[in-house]
Formats: sequence, structure tokens, C-alpha cells
Amino acid sequence: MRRVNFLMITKLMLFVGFVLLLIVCWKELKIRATKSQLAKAEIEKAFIESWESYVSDAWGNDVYFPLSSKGHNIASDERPLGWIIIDSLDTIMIMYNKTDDEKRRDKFKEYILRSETWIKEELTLNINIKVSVFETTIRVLGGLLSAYYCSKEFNIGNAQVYLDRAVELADKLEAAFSTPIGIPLGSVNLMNKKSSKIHKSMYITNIAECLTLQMEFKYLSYITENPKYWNLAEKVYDPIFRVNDYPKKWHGLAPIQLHTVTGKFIDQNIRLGSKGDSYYEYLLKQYLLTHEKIYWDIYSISMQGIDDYLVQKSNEKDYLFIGEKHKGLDGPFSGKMDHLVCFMGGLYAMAATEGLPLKKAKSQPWWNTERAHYWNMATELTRTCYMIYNETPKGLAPEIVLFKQFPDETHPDWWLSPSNLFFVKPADAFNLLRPETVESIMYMYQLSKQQKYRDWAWHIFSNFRKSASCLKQNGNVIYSSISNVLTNGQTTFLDNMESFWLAETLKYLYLTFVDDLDLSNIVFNTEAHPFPVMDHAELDRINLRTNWDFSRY
Ligand code: DMJ
Repeated sequence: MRRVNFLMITKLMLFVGFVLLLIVCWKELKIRATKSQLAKAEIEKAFIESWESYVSDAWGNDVYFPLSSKGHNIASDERPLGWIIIDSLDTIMIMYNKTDDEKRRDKFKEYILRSETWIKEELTLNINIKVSVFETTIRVLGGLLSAYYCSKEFNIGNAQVYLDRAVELADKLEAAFSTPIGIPLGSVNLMNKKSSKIHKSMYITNIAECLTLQMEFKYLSYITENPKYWNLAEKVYDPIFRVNDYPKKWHGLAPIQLHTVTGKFIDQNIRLGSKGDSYYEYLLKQYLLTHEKIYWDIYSISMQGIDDYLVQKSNEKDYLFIGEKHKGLDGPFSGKMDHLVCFMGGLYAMAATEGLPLKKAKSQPWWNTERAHYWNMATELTRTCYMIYNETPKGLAPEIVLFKQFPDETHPDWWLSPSNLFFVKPADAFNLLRPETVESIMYMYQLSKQQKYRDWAWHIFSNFRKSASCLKQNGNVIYSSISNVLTNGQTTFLDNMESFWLAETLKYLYLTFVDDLDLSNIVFNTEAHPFPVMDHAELDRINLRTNWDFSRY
């Protein structure tokens, strides 16, 4: 009898314990949900502050100096190109769609309609200036195309306005491709459609510039059913691969500079930072957008090259980082890592899962050791990039770090991180409000749903608010690049708010706290402008297909 009672009491206690545990978990989930709602609202507020200060100080201008309360255009004395308005528009549309606050929704609607009217009535693309083909494509063409997509998706504004301007712009950019083998020159004059060399003495371009146009041009072909744009963008690959015996000879890694007339690589400087980064990004993203297998294959070869030549672990604490090779694959390794490289965490995560939640991806027939390796790389690299923020006095990353190569390495003039892992040169200590780390954190959260990524995003956002913003006398709160993340105390501002703060950094931060984001049916271009994954049958119907094959070289 006693025994029975004891058993029953134990069972009862276990049951009560279980119920208590459920209550604690439920409460914790509720707290997290409330916290993430609050975070969303705070990021909306930061966007509104940044946007409204721009509107009151420099509406319409391409470049904004928030401290001096003025702006200017890319070409002085010329009309603006819509750099900031167009780059920001889809972030406003996303916030319009996802905000929990009705009053704010009205505010976002107002911003959208005002921008749309400006794009329709005031934007003049027929201007007599040379513009960077790359920057204009990723920011302006990309921004117009995603505004077209979001406008339809969220039922706000007039999508046709954006598409008309996108076609007009792409038809002007087309001139850049009229080189002997179709590799686009760096800049083009929008009025007389003459392309021009971006560097004075030679026709030099870089792999990021000429191979980061493909998503935008292909999506435009898809919407307009005009293959012209697809063909222009696609034909850049073949000559470069052919004349350089690529990817075989280079293990999928490409020197950053090349000649637009011959297509030949110019030097042996290999890196995933500036001038190299988005070449690798668009290999994977084209595969995700169009499902052309050729781009998965090249991406895969390149990732193997990165493993073999550019990846290292720090001497202590095992932080994985991606370095550089300045003198070819067989040359010495440099521990230099640009902040720009931090986009790779998110890219690896998308390569592992194709945008599906990790659990679901693991049950797909295509899940294999390669995918698992990409997920591991994503986890490790994102951890490193967050660590860099965490180490500096301002809690923000510098533009470039140099990982220690030997335990006793010293550089008296450089800053050494408290963990002893990396140096920062004085000239690299600035922060431009870049997105790459929060971009990777957004992917990691959305694909794994691990709370720590939301905590990291919130921490970085709080540091931006603390050290990269200020209340001006006129009552505007502004956000600006800062000159040094290595000092304690008051910030010195660089008086510049890059359009990617609105287009990318705040968007990725915001999306980290959104609950209903499906990353398997959209692909962000390199400036965080989302395009929908293209439908196979539609591609066949319009006759948009891959017209080249690298395996025969
Ligand atoms: C953005 O303009 C784009 O992401 C580009 O590809 C490189 N990085 C900047 C922001 O840091």
C-alpha cells in the first residue's frame, strides 16, 4: 500500500514538474515574442528617423551628409539618379507590409506614394554623366525591379511605374556591353549611351563589377519576356572562362582584375572582399533564382577553392576566417579580412538549405556532406564576424581586420583585439554602417530559428544606435558613418549616410525579427533587393535558358 502511494506521489510530482516546465517554456516564448515585436518596432523607428532626416535635409539627392544637413548628386550640377530614394523603397514596402502599428503603416504608405510620384515625374534618366554600371545596376535597376515585385506582392502603389523606369534604365546601360567580346565597361554615359573606361589608362574592370549584373538583367527579361537583357548578362561569362582556362586552372578562385577587351585576368590578387565578393555571390544566387545548374557547379568548385586556399582558423579559440592571396594561389597567405567578406556566412547558409528551414533541408534528397559542410561554414564564419563587433570599444566592426598569423606577431602601430586574435590598422578603423554581418545573422536566424542570432542582431543594432546616431539641434535624429570604432567615448562622425544603411542594414536587421519570412521563394540581390524565384515552365515558355557550357574548356 505504502509502495503504491510512493509511486503515485512520484508520478504526480513528475506530472506537476512537466506542467511547470511547459508554463516556463510558454512564458519564455511569450517574452521572446514580445521582445522581437519590440525590436521590430525600434528598427522601424530608426528607419523613420534616418528617412525623415534625409527627406527634410536632402530629398531627391543621391548622396546625403546628415551632419551638415545637405545632399548632392553623383554628378554635381546634374539631376539626381534616385540613388537613395530607389534604394530604400522596398525596405519601406516591407515595413508597410509587416508593421504591427497602423499609424506607422499610414506613414510608410505616404513615403511610398511620395517616392513613386518622384520616380514617375522627377527622375530623369537622360542625364549627361558617366555612371558606374555596377552600382547603378545593383542599387537603381535592382531597386526599381524589387519595388515592382513588392508593389504587386503587397498591393501598394503602381508597379508599372517602376517597371517602365527599369526598362528605360536597362536600355541605357546596354551600351556598356558593346565591347568586342561583350564584357561590360565600368561606366556609361546615360545621355549619349557611350560607355567609357572607368580607369584612365586601361580598360580594366573587376570580377565583382562585370559579374554582378546577371540577377537584375535576367529578372528584367523574365518580366518583360524580352530575352535581350538575359543574353547580354549571360554572355559575359564565356569569354572570361575561356581565355583564362577558368575555373580549372584557378580552382574556382578568380583574380579580381581583368581586361574588358581581352577578358584576361590582369594580376593575381585573389580575395572575397572588395572587387571580388559579389562575383561568388551571384554564382549561387543565379542558381537559386533560375535553377540553372551550371552556376551551382561553378559555385561548388569555387567553394572548394576557398576551403583549399583561403580559409584558416585563428591561433587561439578556433575562429574561422577567410583571408587573401595577393600573389596568386601559390603565393603567401594574408590574414586580411574585409568586413565585406562577412556576407559569406549567409551565402553558405543559403547554399546549404536553398532557403528552407535547416530541419526541412536535412530531409531533402539533395542533402549531403557538401551541404552539411556549407552549414558548418555558415555557422563558424557568422560567429567570427559577430566576434569582431564584440571586441571593439564601440561594439561595431572596423572596415578591415588582419588576423594574427603567428602567436608572437606584433605591430606597434596597429590595434590588437583584447582576445589577441586580430589587428586593425588606424586607417581601417572606420565603420560605414555596412550590412554584411547582420545580413548573415538574418539568414542564420531565419534558417535555424536559434534565439542567439536575434540576440546578436539586437546587440549590433543597439551599438549602431548608441555610437552611430545623434540628435541634432533641429530635432532630427541622424545616422552616420563613423571614423573610429576603436575609441571609447564620444563618436567622431564622417558625415555620410550610405544608401545601403536604408536598403540593406536596416532591412536585414528588421527581417531578423520578422516571423513569417520564407527564404525559399525569394532571392536578394547584392543590395538586398528581393526578386521572386523564377518558374521553370515560364522560363521554358519565354525561351530563357542557359546558352553556354564551361565544361568543354
Ligand atoms: C553594397 O553596396 C553591396 O552589398 C555591394 O555588393 C558591396 N557592399 C555594399 C555594402 O557594404
